[in-house]
Amino acid sequence: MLLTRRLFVLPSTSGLLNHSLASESSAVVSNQPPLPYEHLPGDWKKGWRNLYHFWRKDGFHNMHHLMMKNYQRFGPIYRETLGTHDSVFIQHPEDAAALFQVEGIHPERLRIQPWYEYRDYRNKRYGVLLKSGEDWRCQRLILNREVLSVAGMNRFLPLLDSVGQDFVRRVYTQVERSDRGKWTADLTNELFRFALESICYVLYGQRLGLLQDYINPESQKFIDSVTLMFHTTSPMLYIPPRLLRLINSSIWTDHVKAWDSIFNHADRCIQGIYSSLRQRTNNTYSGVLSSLLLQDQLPLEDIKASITELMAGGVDTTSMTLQWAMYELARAPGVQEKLRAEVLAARAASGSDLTALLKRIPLVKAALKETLRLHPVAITLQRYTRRDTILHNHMIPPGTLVQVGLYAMGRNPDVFPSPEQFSPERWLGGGSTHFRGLGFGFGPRQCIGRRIAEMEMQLFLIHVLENFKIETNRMAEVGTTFNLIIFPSKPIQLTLRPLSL
Ligand code: HCD
Repeated sequence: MLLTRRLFVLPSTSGLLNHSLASESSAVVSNQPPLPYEHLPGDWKKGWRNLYHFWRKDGFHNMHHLMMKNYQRFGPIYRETLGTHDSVFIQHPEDAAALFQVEGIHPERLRIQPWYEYRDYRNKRYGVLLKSGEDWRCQRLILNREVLSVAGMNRFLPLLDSVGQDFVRRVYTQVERSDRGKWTADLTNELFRFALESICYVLYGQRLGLLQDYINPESQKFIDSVTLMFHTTSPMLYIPPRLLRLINSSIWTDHVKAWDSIFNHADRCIQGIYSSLRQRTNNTYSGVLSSLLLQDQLPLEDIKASITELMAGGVDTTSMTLQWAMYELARAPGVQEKLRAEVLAARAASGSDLTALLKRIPLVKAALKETLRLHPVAITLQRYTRRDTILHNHMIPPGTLVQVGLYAMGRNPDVFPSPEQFSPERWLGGGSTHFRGLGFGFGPRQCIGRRIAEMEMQLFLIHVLENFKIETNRMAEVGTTFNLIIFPSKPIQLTLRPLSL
């Protein structure tokens, strides 16, 4: 962690860096006329050579570390070309704020080419994740009402709560089996199952039963396929998938296999709901899919595409974040106890009223923000500028791909004092949090699963903290590997010890 501090001590003799080192507020206001685009620091003239070096340094798994080195070399704004991608990288909250001001009404992220290629290859529709323009906006607004609005949220709170309770029950069973009064394990797969169970309950209104001993092999295959899909995507960020397809590379064929089983399993779940819809008798809420089908506002194939994206997007993302959260809570002295005290008080005051309960746990929410600061799922946020923009006193032309280095921002001591410390309180202390908590992105193109993820993770932590003490080996520091999203570089061993023993 000491390293992070050193990374940002920049040599004041470097002429290139002087203008960009000015105080943070100059990110938006400056008396100087902005510098032209061509003056941006960075290695942007050597795209293919960069790609080669990147590959030699195992850059595919170290994107986030290389990015931090680049910030150290070039300062808070630089331009980089890797293969065919030409982007400007920023990391100050004020610059991020300026970028989101010019994203327009149809904001777009960087295109993950292999995801489009697969759908074209198999003749499948794009869901909201991959759509753009008006088509994206209309469908996104309809889906927002289901999964992002307060009304939508209240409908699935009790569902997520019961999955959290089942996880606790499962842990008690494992503790009993272990005969040692505690359960020590790499929880990766358990959390994958928890996350898939949660998202499927919300989408389909039905339980898959993944927190029991017998698991449907189809579901386990789905879980493994999502991970394989992420792993095979990262090399294709820079090597055109067309090329890999042409030479029949295993990266492409594995990628296709992974998506095939993702779509097959999702199709089966969707089909089950679709055919049972006519037999429905009562008016209780039975999930996002039924609700969309009954509204009949979107074409069936589009509903399927977006539901499949939500289902696949809901597995590795929340489970990894929860694993990091427990890892940090086990290591940071005293933090877990404070959170537990808050949870117990909130429970005593709200009983089974979940909405009231979630209003009384600011520290638990801050702990999740703090987890995403140190371990963001996405290493960058990306947008194309829609008009002339000044970023860090440089003129950026419309249509430029700008990436906010989220991982680097989270570990930058100018933005977060003592960044190596896991301190949820930094989010509540009255310091500026302006454009600092960007774990789910910002604006109309922010993460569509945000509310589901937040509720799912908050309820999970509540249940775990109420029942167990979380422990880990403090000495075993775990690094991070980039596989499209950020994964732990080695398995994390966690111990859950019942509080009542
Ligand atoms: C990966 O340089 C690194 O919620 C690239 C830039 C980039 C673009 C889009 C990001 C992606 C990164 C990480 C994974 C994200 C994705 C957008 C949605 C996706 C953040 C940062 C994710 C995990 C949902 C995936 C859904 C899918 C399984 C259908």
